[in-house]
Formats: sequence, structure tokens, C-alpha cells
Amino acid sequence: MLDKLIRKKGGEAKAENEDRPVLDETVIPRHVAIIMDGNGRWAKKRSLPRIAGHHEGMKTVRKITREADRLGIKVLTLYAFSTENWKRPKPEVEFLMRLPEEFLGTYLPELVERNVRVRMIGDHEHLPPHTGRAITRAMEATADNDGLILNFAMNYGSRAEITEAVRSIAKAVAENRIGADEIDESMITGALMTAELPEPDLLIRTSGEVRLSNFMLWQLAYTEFWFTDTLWPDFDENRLQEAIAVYQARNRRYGGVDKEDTD
Ligand code: V0D
Repeated sequence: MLDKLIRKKGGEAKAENEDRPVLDETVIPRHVAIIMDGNGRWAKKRSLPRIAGHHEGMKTVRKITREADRLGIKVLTLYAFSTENWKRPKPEVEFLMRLPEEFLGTYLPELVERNVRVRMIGDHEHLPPHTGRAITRAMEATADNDGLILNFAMNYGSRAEITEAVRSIAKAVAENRIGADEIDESMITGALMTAELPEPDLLIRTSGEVRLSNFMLWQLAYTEFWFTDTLWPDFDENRLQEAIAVYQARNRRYGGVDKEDTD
């Protein structure tokens, strides 16, 4: 099935096997966004505490960051903690809030070395101070890097982000800096926390859930979606390549006809 869709640039034969599709290096998504789901389920299957799944999921973050960089992806956005995640048991939240420090303590030198720039979106004002400090330090240490942008969505909720954008624009109107008639889509796009980033080309959600869970609602308007049953700790280079192969198959032009015109 999949292999029928995947061809090399010249149109000749395809992948060696289903796990390692042949990718068209000229059609790599610029921005890939991932909802990293299934860490708790991964742990449960092994009779481990949920935090063991989160810890294993952190290793997958490193693996996928490296592969995204190798493939030439420019922006990787990872949904690490939603505004809804505060409802989890306190010990679990406390463990999660230590992960950025552990991740950066281990991998920041590697990120600097690989020219990766760390960024974040979300409400970082209300993170525990130790968490906020670790992330701020990483953003500062990588601010001049111009390679892959590794963008963590932390304490992020899309409706809150849009609400804040609307509030800032309303203020500009109230203070007569702009007129209401001047508000357009690009102004709203520019007032979001993703203003400097291209829109995601591909959204991946792991672990079989098929919903957006308040993630980048405005930004995903034209994004291709790919869902997999694979749990985040089991996600790997091959799965990322499979997602990109599907993205490429969907984006392929048939007989010179634009994809918008093929229906
Ligand atoms: C747990 C799966 C890396 C999702 C991945 C606090 C749930 C592992 C980070 C991280 C988490 C965040 C910011 C940063 C560097 C690393 C992370 C959280 C959860 C939420 F600058 N993994 N990771 N943050 N998990």
C-alpha cells in the first residue's frame, strides 16, 4: 500500500522495505510539529510507573531532533506540556518539570555543537522557576545558532494564545494605534507566539489519539496530519521517515495538476 505511493525522484522503483521508504530530498517539510503522546501507556504495558515512560520519551526527543536535523527539517515543534497537564497528580507534574533540566543538562552541549536553536512557545511565566531558568539558559546559549529550530510548546494552549493575541490587538485599537478595519489575518498571525516561524507543514500525533487537544489551532489551517498508533517512546527514525513519505505522496503533483485541482 504505502510502497505503491513511494517512488524515487525519477519515478523508478521504490523503497527497500516498508520501514525505510525512499524520501525525495527536495520535498522535506520545513516545519514538523509533534504531539508526543503515549508515554504513560508505554510504561503501563511494562508495569512501570508513568514517569518511566516520560523519561524514556525524553530520549526519543533527542533521537528525533537528530533525525529531523539530518533530514533538513528547519523547525521541529514538540508539544511537551499543555495547560491541561496541570490536572495530573502533583508528583507526576513535579517529575515532568524536572525533565527540561535533565534534558538540557545532558544534551545542551550537543545542541550547541549541532547549531540547533532552542525556542519555546507557551506561558513560561507560570512554570516553576527552576524549569524556566533552565529553558531560558538554553535559549540564550543557542540564540545565535542558525540551524534547526527546536521549539518546545511548554504550558501551551492554543486558545489562550489566540486570546492573548486578540487582547493585544484590541489594546492597539483602544489606544488608537490602529483602526479596527486594519485587522487582518496576517496581523493575527503576527500576534501569535509563532510569529517568526513558518506554519507547520506536517503534524504528527503518536499513540492512536486522533484530535488536536488545543494545539496550534490557527497555525494548522493548511497542515497535513499524520497519526500513528506507535507510542512516543517507541517512535523512531523510521517512523519519522514514514510520516514524511506520506507527506510527500500527498504533496506530489499528478500530471502537472496542482493538488488543489485533483478532486
Ligand atoms: C515528557 C515526551 C524534553 C512528552 C517527551 C515539562 C512528555 C519527554 C523536554 C524539554 C518532556 C522541554 C524544554 C526544553 C528542553 C527539554 C520536556 C516536558 C516533558 C514538560 F527546553 N522532554 N520533555 N519537557 N517529556
